[in-house]
Amino acid sequence: MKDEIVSAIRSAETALLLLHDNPDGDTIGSGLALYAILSRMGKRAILCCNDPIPKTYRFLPGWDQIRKPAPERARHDLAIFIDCSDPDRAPQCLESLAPHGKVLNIDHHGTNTAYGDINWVDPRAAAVGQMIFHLIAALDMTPTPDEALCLYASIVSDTGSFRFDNTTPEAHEIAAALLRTGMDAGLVRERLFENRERGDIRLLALALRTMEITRDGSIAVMSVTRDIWEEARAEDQAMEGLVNYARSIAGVKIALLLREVEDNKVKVGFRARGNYDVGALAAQFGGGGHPGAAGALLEGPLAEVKARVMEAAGSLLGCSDTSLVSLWDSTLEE
Ligand SMILES: [Mn+2]
Repeated sequence: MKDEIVSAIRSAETALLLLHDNPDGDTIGSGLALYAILSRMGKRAILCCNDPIPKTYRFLPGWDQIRKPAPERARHDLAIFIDCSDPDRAPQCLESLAPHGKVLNIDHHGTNTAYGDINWVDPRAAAVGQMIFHLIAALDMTPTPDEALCLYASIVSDTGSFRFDNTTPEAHEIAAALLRTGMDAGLVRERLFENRERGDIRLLALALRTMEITRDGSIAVMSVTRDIWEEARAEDQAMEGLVNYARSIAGVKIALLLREVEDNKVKVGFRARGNYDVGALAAQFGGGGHPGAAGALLEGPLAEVKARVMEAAGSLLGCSDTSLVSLWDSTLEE
């Protein structure tokens, strides 16, 4: 599959690179590295994303080149989807693809719908950044320190700093190769983990206060209501990683983060530990993702959505009592 990608890239003169909505470190880092490579190969590339780039990632070289999709004449030889399990999660601008143009789908989600003319989907890759690293080698090139920085940021993001189950020996090997380019790993650490907004911390405090857990301790849930969101005065990026506080509690197998995005619309983030597939769980509600991390958008009031999701999570775990108790409830530890 990679050979097909290599020849498609080599023969293209123009390319449209598409990042997924609510862009994360993987789609941004992978997209920027590929963008830089295409530019070095003398091709004209455009990077598009529907949503703004979170502040956290506004240090990656080239981030300010990422633009909102705009109508264009049909001139692109390639449309390259990066880290998109589904094309609906990316800008809809295929009208700017030339009639002979091809869609390349480069992704690592097991739930990828193989929507491309060429599909390169590797669910074993910890991050798409890892795949781009191989692609660069297949193009007989070596990453510059700036490109390495982008790929390293993508791998650090998608492996949760080399902590998640997708952290394979290969992920470490590629990270080592990237570090050897002389890139600044300290910058990634500082910008990703030591650069939090005050609103992020306010949201964390308020969200932790909502933590609920089942009596058997296997499911933990956090809820960000619209009131909480307003009180926190936070930006969207503050949500990132929040669910991991629920996931990190001893004994928790499934962690959920519910966010009331508007009236009767609740975004649910799912995280699992062990061999529970929350990707399948999210799919039951029209969402998707990885076995260990997934998301879905549900309709209904928060309490009702919570009840529906809890029932499904409970049946996945074989947990008979899915009633929730506040983490602050004094009877919990008795
Ligand atoms: Mn990814």
